[in-house]
Amino acid sequence: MAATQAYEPLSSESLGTRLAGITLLSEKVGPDPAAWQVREVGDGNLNLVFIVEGPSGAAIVKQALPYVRLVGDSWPLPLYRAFFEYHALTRQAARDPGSVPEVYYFDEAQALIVMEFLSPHVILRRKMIAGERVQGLADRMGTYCARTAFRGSELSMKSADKKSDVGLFSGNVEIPAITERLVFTDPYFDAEMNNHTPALDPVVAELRGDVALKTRVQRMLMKFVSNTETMLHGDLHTGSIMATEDEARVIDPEFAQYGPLGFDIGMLTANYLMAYFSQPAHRGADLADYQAWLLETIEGTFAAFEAEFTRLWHSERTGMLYPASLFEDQGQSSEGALKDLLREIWTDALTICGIEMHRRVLSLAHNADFEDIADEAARAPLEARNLMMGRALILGADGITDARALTTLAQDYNGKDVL
Ligand code: SR1
Ligand code: MG
Repeated sequence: MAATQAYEPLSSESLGTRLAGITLLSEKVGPDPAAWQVREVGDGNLNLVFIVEGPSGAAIVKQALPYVRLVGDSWPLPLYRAFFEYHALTRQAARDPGSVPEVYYFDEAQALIVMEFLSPHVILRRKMIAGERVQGLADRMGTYCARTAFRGSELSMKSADKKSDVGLFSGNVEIPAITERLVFTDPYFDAEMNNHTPALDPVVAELRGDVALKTRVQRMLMKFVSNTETMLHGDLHTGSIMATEDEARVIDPEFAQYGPLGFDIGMLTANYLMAYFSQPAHRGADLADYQAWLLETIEGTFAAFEAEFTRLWHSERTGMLYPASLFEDQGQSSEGALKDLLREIWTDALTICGIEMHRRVLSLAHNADFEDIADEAARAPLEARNLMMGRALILGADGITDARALTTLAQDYNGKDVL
């Protein structure tokens, strides 16, 4: 496809003809597009996603649409998000090799990325709803969050490179604006696109009437938009992870921007907690065991994050921040500085976690963990526990000492009748 050709959305029917000239795609799938089988499988909120299979193999073609797929063309959205996704994927691949799908080809005008087809991977959220475990998940995701956070910051990067990258990603305006609105703002008032399970009304009124809560959330929003500590994935929920029984890969970084070091791990933890709180509606006899695994996963993710971040602090602190010239070279330890920074990442992560727990129940774009519970009478009390724990995290992040205290809090809320 000529790079200058005007943007046009692909269809399963047109894809073979239109993409036949992409050498890397033909090499992966097979030279004759007439032999390709193409299926559109996008089940996310924004894009077209095609699986292209042929005699030699398979590939994914992801193409941005000029509007929010979930809502329709009444909500236009720039195609340039594919550009930021492509650049984020290349950076994540460098910072944590093997963590993301390999990119074969990018066409900016067509807003499309041709990339590795992950198989037999499935979306992690689906595995969690089905009660399936992923061996090594906590280590993998904690390590991913630590590597991308550390290596995308001026703890590691040269300042000129990092600042130039902040400049590049600051062009991603409308996509972070979705987060600013749907995650940080809409849940806390009666916004047009919101929806929630009606039985939650009393809890929702309590949250929206809580000025201290809204103040904390707005403070975190200010940090989110003005703090460029590192390059974030920006949308690291369990729908952005594909897993097998013993491997996990991270996809879909189109919400990438520079932001607080604790953002990604905080959002991920929220999605683990929502998997946890929704389990009573999905499991039978294995409920307690599976919920225990989810809490172990949360604790293990933070442990792996801290271990890897600490390792990188000692081995790759090559940026201008906390230089050895101020600490080790003076015969002084930087352990206290590391501990303080990890503490700030932790409290930011817990605050973001609480906010994400609210938005997936109150705003647009709910999670299947709860949405798949068709019986509202069963769903509402589980969502209510999740909402109230979210508030406890936002208001009480400073007082939660460690990951065990976090999972103990989750167990407490899991036993509460909130409604
Ligand atoms: C209108 S987009 C809604 C949500 O889908 C994406 O995956 C992000 O999570 C966004 O907030
Ligand atoms: Mg996505």
